[in-house]
Amino acid sequence: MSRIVRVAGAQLGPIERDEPRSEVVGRLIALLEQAAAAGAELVVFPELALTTFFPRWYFESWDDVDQFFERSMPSADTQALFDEAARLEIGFALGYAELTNDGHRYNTTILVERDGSVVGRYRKVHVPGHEEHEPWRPFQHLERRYFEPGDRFDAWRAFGGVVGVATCNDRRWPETYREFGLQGCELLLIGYNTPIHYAPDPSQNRLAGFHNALVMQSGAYQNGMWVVGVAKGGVEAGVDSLAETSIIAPSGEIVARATTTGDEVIVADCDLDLCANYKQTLFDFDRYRRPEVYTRIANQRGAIAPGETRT
Ligand code: CDT
Repeated sequence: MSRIVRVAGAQLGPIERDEPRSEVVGRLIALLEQAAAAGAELVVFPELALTTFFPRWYFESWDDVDQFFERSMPSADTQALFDEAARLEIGFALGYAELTNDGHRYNTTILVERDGSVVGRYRKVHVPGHEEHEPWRPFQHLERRYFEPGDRFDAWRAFGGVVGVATCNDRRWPETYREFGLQGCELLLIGYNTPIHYAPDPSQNRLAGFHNALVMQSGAYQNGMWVVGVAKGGVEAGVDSLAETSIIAPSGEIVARATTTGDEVIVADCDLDLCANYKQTLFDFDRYRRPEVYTRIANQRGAIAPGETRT
């Protein structure tokens, strides 16, 4: 039986701070319908797809922060998206800010199957940026103030294969892909919001697109998996963010890529059986990996140079 999953990346252009959730959900539904009309079975939306990228602002009051969070999923505003997806028998991954009943805040993505059932929720593990207001920056990146980190990478059986979800900064860390690779993951879905200006080292600005492609293509190839990277791009509240939504094959090749910085659907037929070409040859983990030699990977956080000690 063929295991070709037609996957759509639903890139979003900017969402301004005062754009109501209902209007954003209308945009998501339009993209979903476009993806379904193209025959897609799964549509991937970006990180924090329901609001503007609010960590760019410092808020004194948690009440101001919490307006960007969802207390349930589906929520009253997003129910229409869930209903339309179920009607069209198309699954989706949707990034949003999650506020739990016991007061925890996460940068979360929910994965929903074609029949409307919830496959799972992923909470971003690598939370970038800073905790305190840093007025020297042209804009803030306060994810570390507003989100706690998630604590697990779980792959799920869904869409006829093994599927994982990661979020934005996670894609820069090889550990992310390997954690999923070690679960036999065949399709990794990654939403992102990536400001092109990187205040701690602006020399990296011109390389934003290169680094985005570099990490996702390497992760795909080195783990024999499809990677779908989906942006919220364009100039949002005056901040230019990378677009370049891409679908990457287990060979590491980009097979579909957005050509705009706005709302746009890209589609590719992802043959999950292609993963075996890499997983069973060059990257046959069981045969070639040497976990007994990789002792530092799971036990040490920062680098320790020869001659240095850490207490
Ligand atoms: N959303 C997110 O994780 N963005 C980061 C920006 C760089 S860190 C300030 C990223 O890795 O794309």
